[in-house]
Amino acid sequence: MAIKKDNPENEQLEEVGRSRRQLLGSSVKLAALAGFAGLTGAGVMTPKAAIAASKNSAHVGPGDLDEYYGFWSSGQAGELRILGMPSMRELMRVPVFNRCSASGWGDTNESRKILRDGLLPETKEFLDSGNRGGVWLNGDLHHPHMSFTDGTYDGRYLFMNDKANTRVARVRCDVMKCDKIIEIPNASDIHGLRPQKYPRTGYVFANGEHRVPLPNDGSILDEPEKYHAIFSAIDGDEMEVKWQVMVDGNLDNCDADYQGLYAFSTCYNSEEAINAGGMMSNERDWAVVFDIKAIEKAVKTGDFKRIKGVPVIDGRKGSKYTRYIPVPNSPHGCNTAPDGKHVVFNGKLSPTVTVIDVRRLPDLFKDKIKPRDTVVAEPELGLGPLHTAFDGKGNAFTTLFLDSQAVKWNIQKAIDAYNGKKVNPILEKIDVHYQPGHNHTSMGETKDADGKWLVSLNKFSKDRFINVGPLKPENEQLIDITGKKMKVVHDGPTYAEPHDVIIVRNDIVNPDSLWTKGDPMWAEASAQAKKDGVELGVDSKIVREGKKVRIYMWSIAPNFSMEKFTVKQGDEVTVYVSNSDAIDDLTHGFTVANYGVAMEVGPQQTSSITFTADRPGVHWFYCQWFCHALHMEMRGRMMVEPA
Ligand code: RUQ
Ligand code: CUA
Repeated sequence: MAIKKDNPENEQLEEVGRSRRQLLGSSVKLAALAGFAGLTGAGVMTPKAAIAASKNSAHVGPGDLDEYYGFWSSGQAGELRILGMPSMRELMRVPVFNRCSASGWGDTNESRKILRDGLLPETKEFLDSGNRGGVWLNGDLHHPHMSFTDGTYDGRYLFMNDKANTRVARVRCDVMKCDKIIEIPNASDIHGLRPQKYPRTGYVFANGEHRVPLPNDGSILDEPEKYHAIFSAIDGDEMEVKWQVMVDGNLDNCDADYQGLYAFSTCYNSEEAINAGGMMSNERDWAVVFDIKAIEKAVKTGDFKRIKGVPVIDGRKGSKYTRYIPVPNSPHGCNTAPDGKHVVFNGKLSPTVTVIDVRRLPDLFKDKIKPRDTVVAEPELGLGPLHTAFDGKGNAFTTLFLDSQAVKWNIQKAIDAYNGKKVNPILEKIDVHYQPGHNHTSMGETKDADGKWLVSLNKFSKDRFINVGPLKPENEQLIDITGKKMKVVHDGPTYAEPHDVIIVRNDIVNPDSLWTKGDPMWAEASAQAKKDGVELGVDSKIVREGKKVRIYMWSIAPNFSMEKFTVKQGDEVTVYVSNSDAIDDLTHGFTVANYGVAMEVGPQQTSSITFTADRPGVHWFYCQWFCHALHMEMRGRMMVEPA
C-alpha cells in the first residue's frame, strides 16, 4: 500500500502501518487473539471443501460447508437473509428495505442513494416533508427470487418485493448487496414477484395486490368500483418498468412459464370487495394469464395508455391480452412445475389445488377452448392449501395452512383422477408445526429441481421453543424428501417473517471476497474524490467548500489514516472512508460517537456518510467492526469548534 505524504499525520501512520505488519508477522499470539490465525499470505482462507450432502444428512460438521444457499425473505423485517442449507445456519443478513445499525444501510450516502433514486417524484416530496427523513426505512419483503437463464438460476441477481411501500429491489450476487430499488407507479402494494425463467430474466413480474384509484390523488375516494389492480413487467437488467396490465379483480401471487410466453397471477378478490366477507363471497375466483408476446406487440403498436411514463395495457375481461381461468376459492400461491407443462394454483379457502397445462394456452387465446378447459387436475388435498413446491420427479408438496401439514401428491395421478380413474393422488401427509405458509424444495422452481430438501415455513411455533414472551418466533422445518417417507429433520426458529425462500445449489452462487476498487456502488464518492484531487484509499485530505467539509481517509487495520480532524459547528461534513486492506474477511467500520453515524467498510470498499456537525466538542470516531488485536485502539477524534 503506497501511502502519500500529503498529510503530515500520514508519516506517523506509515510507522504504525509498518508495525502492524510486524505485528501480524511476528506476534502469533496477538494475531490469534484477533482471529487472524487462519489468514494465509495472500489473505485468502482455505475453506474445507467437504460438503454435507453425500448422503442426505442435515448435519454439517464444524468447518464443513453447506451444499445450498437458502435466500430467505424476512417479511416486515425488510431484509434478505442468507442461510446455509441443509445446516440451516444463518450466514448473513442483507439490508434492503430496512435500516441497519451494523452496516449503516439507510444512513450512508451510498445506501440512501439506492433507497431514494428509484422513488416517484411525489414520494420523494412526501418523504422530504414531516420529518420523514427522505427515504423509507420500513418494508415488507415477501418473495426473493434469483434471475434465470434457460429455466434455471444463473447467479446474477436476486429480486424481491416490498408490499409496504410498493417497491421492487435487486441484490447483486457478486457482493450480496442491494444495488437498485424502484417504486412501481400506478400499482399499490407489490406482493407476488417472479422472474421470467426463459430465455432469461429479462422481465421481473410483480403484482400490485391492492386495488386503488388511478391516479390515486384524492380525486376518487370511497368509490371502490373505480379502483384498479396493476400487473407490472420490470426489466431486471435496467430495473425499469417496461409495461403494465390493468386487470379485473386483484393480484396475489404470480409465476412465469418455462417457454417465455405466459405469466400467471392468482386473484382472491374477483368480487372487487373492500372487506373480508365480500372478498370471500364468490365460490370461485380466478387466475389471470398474461400473453407476453401479444402484450409486447401492443406496446410496439401503441395499444395502450401511457400513465406516469409507463405503457398501461387494458387487460380487463374481454381483452385479447389476458384470459381469466376460474379457480375455487380465493387462490393464493401460483407455482409452475419443473416439467415445464403444469402450473398449480393453490385454493386457500378451497381444499383443492387447480392444475392447468400451459400447452392448452395457445388455444385458449385463440378462443378454441374455454378457460376451464385448460384445467387438467383439481385434487382435493386438505384444508388451506397455500403454496406448492416440486421435486422434479413428478411430485408436488403443498402446504396446508389450516391442517398444519405438508401433503405430497403426484401430478400425473391427480390428472388421472381428474380424468375419472380410481387413483388417489395423495402419497403422504406429515405434520408441521404450525400453520405453514410457503414451502420450497431445493432448486424446486427451476428445471433443475433435485428432490432433496423441502423447507416448510411455519407461521407459528407456539410451544416448540422455550418461551420468549408474547411475541414468539416463527418456525422453519427442514424435511428430507429423498426417501419413501418425508422426514422432518430440523426445527429452526426465525424472526419476522420468513414468507418465502429459494434453495440454490452452491456452485451457482460465486460471490467475491473483496470489493473491486471503483465499484459503481460508490460512483458518486469516486467522482467527488476525483474533483477534489483525491485517490480513494491512498490519499487523506480535508476539503472545505464554504460550510461543506469533505474528509477523505483510508483505513488499514488497526488505523485510520487520520488521527483527528477539526470542523466548525454547523458544517455539513461528509466522511469518506476507504478500506485499503485487501484481505479476506477484514471489514472495518466507522462510527462517530454521539452523532448517530455508523457504517460498514468492507475490504477495498469506500463508504461515505454526511451529517451536520452541530454539536461542539470532542467526538471520538472508532472502528465498529472487530478487525484486529488493536481494534479498540482503532479510533480518532473529530473536534467540533463552537460557532
Ligand atoms: S405469500 S405465505 Cu403466501 Cu407473500 Cu407469504
Ligand atoms: Cu478496524 Cu475494527
